[in-house]
Amino acid sequence: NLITAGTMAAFGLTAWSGVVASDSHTIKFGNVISAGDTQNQGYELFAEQVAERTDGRITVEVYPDSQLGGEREMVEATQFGDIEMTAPSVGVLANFDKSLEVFDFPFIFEDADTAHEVLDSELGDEMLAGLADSGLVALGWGENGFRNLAMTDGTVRVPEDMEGVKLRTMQVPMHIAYWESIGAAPTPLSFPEVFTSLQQGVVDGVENPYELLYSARLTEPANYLTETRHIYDPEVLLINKDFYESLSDEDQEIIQSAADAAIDEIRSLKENVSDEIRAEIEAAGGTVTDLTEEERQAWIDSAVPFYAENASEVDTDKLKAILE
Ligand code: EAX
Repeated sequence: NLITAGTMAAFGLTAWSGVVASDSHTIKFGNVISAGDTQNQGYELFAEQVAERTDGRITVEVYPDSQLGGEREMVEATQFGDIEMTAPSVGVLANFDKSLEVFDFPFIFEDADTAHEVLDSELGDEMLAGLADSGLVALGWGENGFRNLAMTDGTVRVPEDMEGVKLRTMQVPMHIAYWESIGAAPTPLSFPEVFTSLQQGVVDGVENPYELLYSARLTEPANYLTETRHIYDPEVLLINKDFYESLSDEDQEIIQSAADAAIDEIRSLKENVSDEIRAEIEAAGGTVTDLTEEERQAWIDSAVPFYAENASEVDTDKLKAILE
């Protein structure tokens, strides 16, 4: 510290606002998404806007590619203030706030517009507010996208094809319950472990949106894809609560509005990226299977027993509100 309170007092500067030291912050923002993916384009925009609007007082350092660990680990690091921000898949947050599990039910959203409508409603805000109890402020709903299947061997068309298949899932209880309910063998692993597990045959397949499957090179070992769109996966932009609340109202507003801008950017980039990346996967030798209408219906029907079993496990009113 070049200037201490003692120095200031010596010069009669006790009332000085001290902009040099106390208002400067560095935000470490970790995520598992590949650098350059649409999410990280949004997070870079967030960093730029925060730097610009605070004249460089607040610096955001984005660490992509699981550099700071897996998603659950980074949520805990954000909780404890080891890092300031992260943006996990909503599913991972079920381990922190159970009420968020309603978003982990398969085939709940037909398309991204419908999902945005629900997430951006009062209901969506209310659900995010619950994370405050875990020491986290949620700045909004980012997006990973619709998750599809990628297998190391053989094409999947209908739920029966998943019988006995070792599928890597996230560490998300409702996802695991669904895959089990259709006879698959879900294997929860954190994201940084997935590539090697596919390569070594620990798992037979993985599910994620095309963009992440491709950028994380998971489509090299798992190059039989099926466009199941079984889960719409939002990612929540999280910031450590104590840190956030230590900021001035103005700085909080800057962070919130930069996060809003990042989310808009991510959602608009996501509109076309799935088709673009799908074409790249096919050009690289991957097989991508579309479902017929009947096959798609078979997937939706496959989730009915899961709903019957699990709807009472979650906040049923919220589940109903979403379905309506
Ligand atoms: O949130 O672990 C996963 O498969 C997630 O899709 C990924 O971490 C991004």
